[in-house]
Amino acid sequence: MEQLATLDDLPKRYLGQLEESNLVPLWPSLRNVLPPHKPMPQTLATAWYFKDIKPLLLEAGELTPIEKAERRVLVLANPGHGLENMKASSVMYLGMQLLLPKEWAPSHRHTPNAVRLIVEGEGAYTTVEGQKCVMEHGDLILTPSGLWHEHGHDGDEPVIWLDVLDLPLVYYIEASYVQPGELQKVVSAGNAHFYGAGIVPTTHFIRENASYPMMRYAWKDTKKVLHALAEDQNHQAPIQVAYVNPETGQDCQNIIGYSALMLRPNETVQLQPRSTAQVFHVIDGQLHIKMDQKEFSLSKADTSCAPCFSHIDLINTSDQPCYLFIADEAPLQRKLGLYSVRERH
Ligand code: GTQ
Repeated sequence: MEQLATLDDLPKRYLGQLEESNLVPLWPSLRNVLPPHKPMPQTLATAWYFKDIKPLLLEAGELTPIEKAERRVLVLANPGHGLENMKASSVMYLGMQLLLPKEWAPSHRHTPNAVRLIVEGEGAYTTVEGQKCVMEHGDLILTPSGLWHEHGHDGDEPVIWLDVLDLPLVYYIEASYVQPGELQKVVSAGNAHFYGAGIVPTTHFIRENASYPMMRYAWKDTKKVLHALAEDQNHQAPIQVAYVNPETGQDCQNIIGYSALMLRPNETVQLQPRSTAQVFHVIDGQLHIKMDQKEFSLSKADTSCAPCFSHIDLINTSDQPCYLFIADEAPLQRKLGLYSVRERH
């Protein structure tokens, strides 16, 4: 491709006149906004280690009362985007949230979609539109756009979870805001048991929220399915399941996609380069992850992020299974007609 002229190739007088009329020449910036062959992501391959996060998060528990935080969260920020911008990628926000026994994070609803993946501790719950979802290690709990949610804690140890939100995207399009609410009345314990059995109450078809029929995906159920796939001789690796809306079979949320992947003992999975950034969180086990030129060794509760079109190797370095929670931007990109997968070479 032709090297294009730069701003320095233009007379100062001309540049001044352009600026006065709010005009900008395209050609000095053309290769930045339309780089050849693939995007030039700001997202850097990054890892965040739980052993670094946990003591700082517990200290936040001492330094800042929940009433003064509303949500007590340390954000996993990608330095490629500038830490203050609180982005893991251009679309994804990651935070580690701490709730101490008896604390309450009050009800609110906001335009960004959120999910929680429970990392540590027992006794906490999230109530979503009156559905009380208990939080156990590895569970995925949805709090979709516009739905009331609050977090409570009846147990006796600190509970920590990973928040994933599409906040950077929703903020970028100037659509991000929150509304405070009242304490919710708990009306049910969720619908997950219907779907596992393949049945729903006959009154179920008149419900209000068809878009989000299921809020809690219990890890004990997901893990069982992963192991069943691993034992199925006809199933080719990778062993990966998508979190879907059980009524439609589509992605469980509109913007970010979620899946769980199991690596057998000592197994390596080579992922094809894809047009979306990806987040990998270790639910349990040991993971060595290679992303283009970078490598990280991760253990339980560690999290990493890969930019789009990376060549990623997921390597289980132990003789125990390794379980990963994966988030990507595929639902958004598919809706926009921007999603693609390439061959590895
Ligand atoms: O728990 O509702 O990490 O509203 C950021 C914003 C968590 C939450 C975050 C939020 C929440």
